[in-house]
Amino acid sequence: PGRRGATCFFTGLSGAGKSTVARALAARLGQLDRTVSLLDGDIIRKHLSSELTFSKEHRDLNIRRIGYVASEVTRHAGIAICAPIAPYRITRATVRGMIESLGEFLEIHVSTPIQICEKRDPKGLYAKAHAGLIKDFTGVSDPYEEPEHPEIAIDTSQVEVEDAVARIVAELRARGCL
Ligand code: GGZ
Repeated sequence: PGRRGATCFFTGLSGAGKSTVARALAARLGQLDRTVSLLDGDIIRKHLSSELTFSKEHRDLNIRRIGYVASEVTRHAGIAICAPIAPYRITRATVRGMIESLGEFLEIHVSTPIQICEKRDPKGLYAKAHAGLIKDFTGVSDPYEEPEHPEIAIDTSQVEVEDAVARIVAELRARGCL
C-alpha cells in the first residue's frame, strides 16, 4: 500500500468552505486508516501565530510557518491538511517548494465565488468588512491572488462536500499516498 507523505494545501476566501472540506477529508482519511494533521487557519492562528496580524508580512509569515509544519509531517510520511486563506501566489509557491521534494503537494483551490461567500457570511465578517469595522479583509479590501495551476479546484456552491473529498482521495491514491 502507498504510504508516501502528502500535504493537501487548501487555499481560498473566508467562507469558501475550506474548513468544511478539510474536516471531511480528515474524517475520510481516518476511515482509510491514515491519521492526519489538520492545520486549519483559525487553529494555527490560535496556537502557532497568535501574535500575528493580517498585514502582508504577517500573512506570509503565518503561511511559511504552516508550510514548515506540513513539510515535517510530509517528510515523516504523514498527511498534512492545511486550510488557511493563503492569499499570495508567491508564498504558496514557496510552501510548494518546501514540500515537493519530501512528498506529494496538492494545491486545492476552494474557488467558491465571492458573492456566495459574502451571502453565506457565517461569522458576519464580510458585513463588518464592508462597514469598515475590519480593515484589510481578503476579497473586500485586501487581495486574493487566484491559483493559476492548482492540482484540484472545488467550488462548494456546485460540488457536494463528499464528491470533493472523493476527488482528493482519488488523487492521493494515484500518487501512492493511500
Ligand atoms: C481575512 C480574516 C481577517 C482579515 C480575521 N482577512 O472565515 P474565518 O475568519 O474563520 O477565516 C478567516 C481567518 C483567516 O486567517 P488565515 O490565517 O487563514 O489568513 S492568512 O492565510 O491570510 O494568513 C477569517 C479571519 O481569520 N479573519 N481578519 N482581515 N480573514
